[in-house]
Amino acid sequence: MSKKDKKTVLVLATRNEGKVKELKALLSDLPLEIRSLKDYPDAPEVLETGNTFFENAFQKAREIAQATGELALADDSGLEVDALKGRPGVYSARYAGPKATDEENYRKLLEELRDVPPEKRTARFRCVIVVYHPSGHWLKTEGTWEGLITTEPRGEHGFGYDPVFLIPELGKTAAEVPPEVKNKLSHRAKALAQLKQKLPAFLEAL
Ligand code: ITT
Repeated sequence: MSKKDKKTVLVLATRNEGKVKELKALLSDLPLEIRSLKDYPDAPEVLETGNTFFENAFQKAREIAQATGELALADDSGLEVDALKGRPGVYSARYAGPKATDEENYRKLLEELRDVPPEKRTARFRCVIVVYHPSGHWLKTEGTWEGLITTEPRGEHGFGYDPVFLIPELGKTAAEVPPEVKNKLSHRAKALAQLKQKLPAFLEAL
């Protein structure tokens, strides 16, 4: 294979295995060699110090691109609950504490919403994706997914808050539908669909 034919490497700048699985499935049709941080055991742990999804995604993508010397993709995402004025938002991963499990996080959410009636349980997942090249060029896309917070967790698929996120048009939680269904509807799927449109011109211009 000549150098020209070599696939561009894309490193997924995330330590969340749920995200890695979804991102790999959603990117599988692109002519890229997808790697994860498991392929770079010495990559730095990036601290999330930003106040917005964009700041955090940018920071993660830039640090991993600079550390690996490859194109890097970071996803910063979270759940915004209207009855909680947009919380947990950028703090979704650490809602119940710095090392909280997914279950601890969604149990805390259900507890906080205990007295909130069904019509006021509106929420959305938000995802911001940044692709950063070691040359300093970068690209941003985003996606949202509207839903309702249930009163009980249901389903075994997915990760994070999926068991308590009801997809209104299906009457099922994001954890009750198989990955193929979530990967057509989700905030991450929408952000990646946009990315796929923009990526060819971005790569061409590098
Ligand atoms: P990285 O920073 O290493 O990517 P993280 O889990 O810390 O991993 P974020 O800071 O972006 O990532 O936090 C995202 C959190 O939002 C995640 O841990 C879930 O709790 C929630 N979340 C995001 N997307 C989700 C999805 O598709 N389904 C369920 N929960 C989701």
